[in-house]
Amino acid sequence: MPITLHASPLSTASQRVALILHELHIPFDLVPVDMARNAHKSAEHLVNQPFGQVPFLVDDDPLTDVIPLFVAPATTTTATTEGTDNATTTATTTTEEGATEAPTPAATEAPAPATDEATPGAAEVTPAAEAQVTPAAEAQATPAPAPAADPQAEPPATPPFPSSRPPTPPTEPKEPLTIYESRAITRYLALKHLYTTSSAKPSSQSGAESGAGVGSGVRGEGEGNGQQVFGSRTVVPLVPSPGDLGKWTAFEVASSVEVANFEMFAGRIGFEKVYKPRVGQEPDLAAYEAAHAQLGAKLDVYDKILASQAYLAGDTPTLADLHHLPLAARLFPAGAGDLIEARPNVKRWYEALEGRGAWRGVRNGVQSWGGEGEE
Ligand SMILES: N[C@@H](CCC(=O)N[C@@H](CS)C(=O)NCC(=O)O)C(=O)O
Repeated sequence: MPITLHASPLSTASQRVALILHELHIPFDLVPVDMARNAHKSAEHLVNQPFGQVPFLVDDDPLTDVIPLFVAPATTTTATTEGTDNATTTATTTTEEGATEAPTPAATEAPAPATDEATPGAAEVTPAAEAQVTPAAEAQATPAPAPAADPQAEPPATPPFPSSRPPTPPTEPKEPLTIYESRAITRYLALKHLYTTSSAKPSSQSGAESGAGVGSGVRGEGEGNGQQVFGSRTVVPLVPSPGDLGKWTAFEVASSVEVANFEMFAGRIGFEKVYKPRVGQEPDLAAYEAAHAQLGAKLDVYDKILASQAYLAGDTPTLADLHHLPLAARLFPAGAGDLIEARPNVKRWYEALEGRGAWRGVRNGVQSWGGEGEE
């Protein structure tokens, strides 16, 4: 299988990655790392995870082409320039489908491209500006060529987001890609999935917003915008479109909340009351109590956030929610389930995550998975 996860079956960081592999319906081989024998500190392991931790992931079929992330937003953008006789020049017009239409004649008369930036909304209008705005750009690293002399010339089309182009076939054999840090791995997987399963024409809803589609009964059938149908289950993308900066930022906030306000406290609780007893060590009860109190205060805030939205980044689940699951589930055997049970919105949120089929495939320990089961 192209994906290999080097992990320890009951480690929460390993479960975090395996959970997302299941969510996205990506089969994988597990290479168990024997932490009891300190295999995670071996020279061989450190080459791939220099901090001596699990997990790391190897993708033998990586997405290696460069994809423009920020392309024309699907709204009309008007850049105005001053200092010209007619004062106003429309720079770029974008249709609802997100395809950029030709600039107005005034814009095409501009003498030279002003920028190779790919930020159409910003529309970098130079002072000289009879508003040469590159037609919302394909984010080329190389300088843009001089425009065609013919003012009627068609500008290059801007693809809708996600890119309408399939990934360009590599010209050389791909090198396997090795990734460590569980959240970096999941983000790579979700974005790769989004790009490689998106159809040419985005629906009116985008990314994680589009919700569950209608099951077609066809395994792995592409539904566009990151959706795929496996039996009765629809895979949803778990990240918003990076082209939608507002939704992407909400997702970033939620992702940071998990790392800054949850992980360290929930991790301490699980470490003291689950991990230490498992390896024959005495828990530090003072540390446990302190973490319990601190996490309680943080989850009070979660409860307020989740009073007005179903998930941390909005109304659909994203990686930011799912990243909580392994450590949140561990609160129960650690005797701290009250932290979740006592807060109604946190409880509803947790139960929605915990009830997902993907978690059933991971909660008792990570194993190799061929893509079967879990509808
Ligand atoms: N930030 C890392 C944390 C990984 C981590 O802490 N893994 C634990 C197991 S859950 C580990 O390898 N611990 C051994 C050690 O730190 O020496 C990630 O998310 O991948």
